[in-house]
Order: sequence, then structure tokens, then C-alpha cells
Amino acid sequence: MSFIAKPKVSHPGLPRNALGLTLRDYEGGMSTLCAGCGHDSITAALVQAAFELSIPPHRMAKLSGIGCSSKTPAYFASASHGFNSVHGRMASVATGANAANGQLHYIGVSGDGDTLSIGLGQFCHAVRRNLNMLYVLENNGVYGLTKGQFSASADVGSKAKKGEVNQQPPIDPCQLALSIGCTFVARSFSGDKDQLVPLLKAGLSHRGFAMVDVISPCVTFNDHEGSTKSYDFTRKHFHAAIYADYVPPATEIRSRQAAGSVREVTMHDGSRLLLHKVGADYDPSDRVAAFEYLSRRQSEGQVVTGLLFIDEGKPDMHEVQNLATEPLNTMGYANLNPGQKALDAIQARFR
Ligand SMILES: Cc1ncc(C[n+]2csc(CCOP(=O)(O)OP(=O)(O)O)c2C)c(N)n1
Ligand code: SF4
Repeated sequence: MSFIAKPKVSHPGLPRNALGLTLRDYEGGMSTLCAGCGHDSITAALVQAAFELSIPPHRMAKLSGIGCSSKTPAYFASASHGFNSVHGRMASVATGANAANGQLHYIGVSGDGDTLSIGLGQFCHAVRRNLNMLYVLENNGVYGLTKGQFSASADVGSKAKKGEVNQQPPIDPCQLALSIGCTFVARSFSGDKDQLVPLLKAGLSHRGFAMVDVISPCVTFNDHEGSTKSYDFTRKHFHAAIYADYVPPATEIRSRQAAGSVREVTMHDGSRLLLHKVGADYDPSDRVAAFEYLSRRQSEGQVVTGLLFIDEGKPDMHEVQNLATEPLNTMGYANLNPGQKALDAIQARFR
């Protein structure tokens, strides 16, 4: 963890985007996550994506729930709007904000616990409404912030820090999103910036709900059983005057792979992840085929990455509900409150 304030200086030669801003203008506060946490790589990719799209930072709204992942909006786009909500409730806060002002770029950052357990209903309804937002699911298979319990995305047979083996089948967010009508479904890996940045850019540009599931390793829960230097052993055998925790720095896992290939990535805890990047012949406009493809690859032990499905023809929440395109905060009091006569006229229609 670091509590050092991020220096504001930047090199005059840094590349500038169409707005004349540098990458630094899209950064946020210093991360307090564990060194090597996949979530930090996703933050860097979000910074890159917003910079490359030349989104004015004040036109962005970042939303999250609770968890290590949900802390990350503090680490990018300091000049944008932000709301850190309650665990699992980000989607409904995003829905309300979006209804009030549909002209911002909404970026929701969530964890697999936040989305697939406590927030599952909220997630499903935001998808169902085709809320115009980028929803980034930072998926590490555990509850990082509450110290490594299995989450609903943990695979059968995966071992927790304390050795227990998960027996509950996982929920695959991509298959779930596909099955409930999501109009943009993608998956990536935090270490594959080459793939992740374009997917985030596409998600930010999509009109409707864009879900990007990003496999993001949690480096803290990789200490092995039996070690006398493990966190567990140390906690059991030493008497601490204060409760403190130390997380050894780990290195970020990076991976580059060609379209259509399968690549094995070794995680910090020694487990293997088989990433299958969709090939050029893959058709992301066929929902049924995408579902079948994902299920088949999953049964082969592979995690498919890339743009899995896109439907640009479906109206978003604003169009379906016929909501005002003008943000409520610019409408003026007379429009927001047209007075008793107008209210009486509306009520008369229902008598
Ligand atoms: C209503 C409520 N229930 C439970 C918690 C405890 N809690 C905080 S974060 C968290 C899980 C976070 O896991 P995840 O969403 O996967 O994010 P990660 O920390 O792994 O990034 C839990 C259970 C809480 N803060 N609020
Ligand atoms: S506990 Fe895990 S998820 Fe949380 S910051 Fe550390 S490495 Fe990341």
C-alpha cells in the first residue's frame, strides 16, 4: 500500500489527444491496492481508453459498490463525477443517475462478489433495461476486500487460501449477460492491455449496456499452506500488538496473444488459466452461436476472451422509457415543476 500523493508534474512532451489533454489528465489518486493486483492494470487500461477516445473527464461518471475493485474509480479520472455506493447496489444508482442525465459516459466498476452475489438482481435489471453504460466486472474469483472467500465466479475445485475446495458451480457473467439480452458482452484479461483497451473503448462507445468481464488476479491470496512465512502461520503464531497486514509486492501478470489462439497463463498461486481469444472468423452478432461457443469452450476448460456479442439495434433505457434527453439539472425550475394546473391536467387523464 502506498499513501504517497501522486505528483502533479508531467513531461511537456507527453502525447496529447484531440482535447489537448495528456494521459495524466485521466489519472486519479495513488492506488492503495496490493502491488501487482490485476485491478490496477484495468485502471490503467481505462485511463488509456478514455484518453484515446478524448472523453472530457467532466463528462464521465464513475460508479461502484464495495470491494477492492469498487475502490478503483478513485484511481482514474479525478476530474470526473464519482459515486461509491453500497455493496451490490451500483447498478441501481447508475440507473437513477442515467435517468437524470443521459448525456454522460457512465462507467461502473464492480467485483465478481459485488455483481454475481449481492448485486445479481441489480445487474440483471440494468442489463434488461439496456442502460447506457460501460460495466466493468473485475473478476478475481474471490472476495478480495474481505480476505479471500469464494465468490460466485469461483470454479469447482479451486482452492481457497485456507485450503478448502470450492464445490459450488460458478456463474459465468458472460453467459448470464447473453441469456438476459445484454447488447454488448466481452471478456478480457487484465494482463492483456492490447485486447482490453480496444474492448473498453468499444464498450464506452456502445449505446446500451456494455459488459466487460475482466479476469483480474488477486495476488494476496497466493501464499501456500505449510509455509511458516505465510500470513496464516504468522497470524496464528505471533501475538500482534496492533492488527496490521503486509502484502508482499507481486508483479503484474501480462499476456499477449494472437486472435484465435489459446494461451496458458500461470497465476500467482500457480494455477493455470487457459485463455482462448476469439478468432477473426467469429461472428459476434449471433447470440445463440455465442452462447453455444462459450459453453463448449468452457467445458473444454478454456476461458474465451474478446468481443463475444454485440447488438447495436436495440433501444437503450432512455429511448424505451421516452426519457428527457436534456439533463434534469439544466431544465430549469419551471420545466421541472410546471405547477398545479399541469398536475391537475395529468391527473384528470387517469380519472
Ligand atoms: C451489504 C454488505 N454486505 C457485505 C459487505 C462486506 N463486503 C465488503 S466487500 C465484499 C466483497 C468484495 O468482493 P468483490 O466484489 O469480488 O470485490 P474484490 O474485493 O474481490 O475486488 C463484501 C462481502 C458489505 N460491505 N456490505
Ligand atoms: S486483496 Fe486481492 S483484490 Fe484486493 S487489492 Fe489485494 S490483490 Fe487486489
